[in-house]
Amino acid sequence: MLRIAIVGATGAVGRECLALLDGGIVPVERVVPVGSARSVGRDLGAEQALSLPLAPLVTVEELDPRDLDVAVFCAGADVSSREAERLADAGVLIVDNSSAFRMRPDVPLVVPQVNPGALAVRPASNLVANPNCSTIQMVRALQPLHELATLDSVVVATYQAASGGGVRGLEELAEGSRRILDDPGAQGEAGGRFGQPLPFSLVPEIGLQDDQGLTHEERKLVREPRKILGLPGLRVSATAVRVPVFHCHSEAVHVRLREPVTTAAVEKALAATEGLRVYTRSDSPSYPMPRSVFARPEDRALVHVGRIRVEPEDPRAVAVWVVADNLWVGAALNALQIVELSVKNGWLG
Ligand code: 11C
Repeated sequence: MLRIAIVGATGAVGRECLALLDGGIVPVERVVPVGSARSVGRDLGAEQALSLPLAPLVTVEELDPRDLDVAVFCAGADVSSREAERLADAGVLIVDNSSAFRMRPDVPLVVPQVNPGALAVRPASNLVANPNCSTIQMVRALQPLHELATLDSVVVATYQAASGGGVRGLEELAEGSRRILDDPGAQGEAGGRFGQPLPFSLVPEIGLQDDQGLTHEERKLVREPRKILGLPGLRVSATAVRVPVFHCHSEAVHVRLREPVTTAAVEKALAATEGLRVYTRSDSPSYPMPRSVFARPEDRALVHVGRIRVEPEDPRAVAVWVVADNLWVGAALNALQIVELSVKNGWLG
């Protein structure tokens, strides 16, 4: 039985962590919700109708490492950089959802279905990083293709939901959409959670651009799969786009393999992979869509892959369409599956 803290418990990912713990994903003795000073006094158990052994909400500075086995950080890179190592150094296992530690060599970057071996032993740093949401769903679909015919390179375009921008991102999309429906000529203002107005539009810039023109989100899509898949030379070219969808990221992933394949072989390899739902041309529709994936909890827990095809002129070129709930598969569920695997491996709790 674990004593677990959820740092950022009032945010979009933190709330999903509490809901998944309530569903019994790992056995808990005590759950400590952690929020900003502004949130102290909130009763998240009542707000979310949870039946967890929930402690009162505290701030991160108030957390006592002696009372904890594990802390899941979902409050952004600033909070993680400032507070996670204090707890890790005192013996608490940190599962960090932010980009703060992902590329550190002493910190495993883990998708339990893809590189479970990274958790075979407890990391000496006491830090485990959860990859970026758009990375997780992509590598879940890439790994079976790599096992089938060896990845050579990847080109991906993402279609990322507003929930990636947290509770504020969801509110901005809802309010901005209502304003435009009331006044179709209204132009939103630059700024806000997405940098540019998102409703009824597209924003092809997620995070700041570097001096080579890649955004922060695109850099994560390039670097993180290399570490997770153990392929330091893998070439990934990414364009990350924010779309006016509330939940679930979608990705058009174009893969070049070392060996020729058939569509049937690709479908078979994907269908044999735990946690993937495959849509073939005989399904109607033959592809997943964000709104239908979000509709059912059992679908929110899976990575959905459709539009599976091998280029007619090039049997080494495969294209797939991948949809997953960024708050579950891409964040809260992956983080708690890291905890679950650590318990199963016998070194936590
Ligand atoms: C988004 N991928 O959709 C981001 C959110 O590095 O974990 C998650 C940011 C991260 O905006």
